Amino acid sequence: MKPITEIGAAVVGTGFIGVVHVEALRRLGVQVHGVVGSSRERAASRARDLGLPPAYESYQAMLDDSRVDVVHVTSPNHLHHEHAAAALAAGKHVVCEKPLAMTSAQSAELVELAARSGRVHAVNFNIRFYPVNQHVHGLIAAGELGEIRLVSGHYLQDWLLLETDWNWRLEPDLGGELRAVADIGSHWLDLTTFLTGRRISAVMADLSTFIKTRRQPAGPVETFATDRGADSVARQIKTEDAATILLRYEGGARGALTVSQVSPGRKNSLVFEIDGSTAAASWNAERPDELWIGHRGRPNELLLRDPAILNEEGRRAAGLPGGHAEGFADTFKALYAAVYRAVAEGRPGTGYPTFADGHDEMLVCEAVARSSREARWVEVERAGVAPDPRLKTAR
Ligand code: SOE
Repeated sequence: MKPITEIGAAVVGTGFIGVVHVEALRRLGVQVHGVVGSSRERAASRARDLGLPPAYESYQAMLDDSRVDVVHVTSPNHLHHEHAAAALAAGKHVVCEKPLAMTSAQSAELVELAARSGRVHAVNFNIRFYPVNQHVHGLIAAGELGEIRLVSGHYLQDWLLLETDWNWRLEPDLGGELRAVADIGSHWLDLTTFLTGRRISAVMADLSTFIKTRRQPAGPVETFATDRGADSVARQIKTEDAATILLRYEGGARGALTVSQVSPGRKNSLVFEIDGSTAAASWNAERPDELWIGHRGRPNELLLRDPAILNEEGRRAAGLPGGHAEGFADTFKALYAAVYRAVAEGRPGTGYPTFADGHDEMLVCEAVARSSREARWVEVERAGVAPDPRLKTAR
């Protein structure tokens, strides 16, 4: 077993999420040997900002560095398949940002390559790792909510509200056919599947593109960036700003989800409510230490994250005592603590989202796109995908 402080990592992608990956790894004691950027200038600038060694000259130069055991892929979506496949071929473990790939054909190939490699493979569904969400997973698994019936909620942001807001995700060639659903809807869909232990079996989706013409600034624009140059060109947009989706989960539960990146005032508002036959649980990512628990016949409860009263799963993900708020960046540390336990053993482990979860998300997203195109319910096509032993549906 390799001590975590002797495990080396590299991060490809120097946007805001790449920085979150680097900082979370450093907090765990992992040796971050460098970053790879879309241009040498951006990579050099980010390496300096982060106090890292000079950035790698290329992706291949990073793969050739024998000190690097784990590659974190945070490049734009269209490069995920290429970067993850090359890292596995080079004998590296891989943590890949969501969505895992641009199509389910690509993600299926990555699942196969990862299985053959014997390496650890993870997808960055970090929202699972808020301690309160790990606690909810334990509550549901222990039957504390009863039989799960309804799953509702939303994931709303406003960073693409203006026609002058721009990001590579707007372009299908770089981000994929789906934008808001693949980028943030995937978090909500994965989270509710993880929490309930039930996969999504069918969807009825309605995608909307409200802003059909946007102004693309000259030069690259970072996610959530607000500073942009004066000169820009008009571009026709086809990817969705928002989606309203009805869901059917295996086992009979029903769901309803709203996804939007054009909701004024909602900065990163992921909300779920899970209604069971005996109790309910509700959570809001903008108040992550709080869990609302609903009852009939007794007072409802508001649990404030405190490791002393969380279950084992919740305690394992918590890094601070009660009252010391834990947030978005802390979930990356908790996720990587689980992933790097497996890396230290040198083989895939449990307790974190894998390429299989990323592939399942691609299948659900493709069903969403088809359902909206054809205006009908669409089953999630899982032909050839083995049941997942971690989920109830496998029983
Ligand atoms: C932009 O929508 C974004 O950075 C997503 O890409 C992340 O996955 C999400 O956690 C926050 O918002």
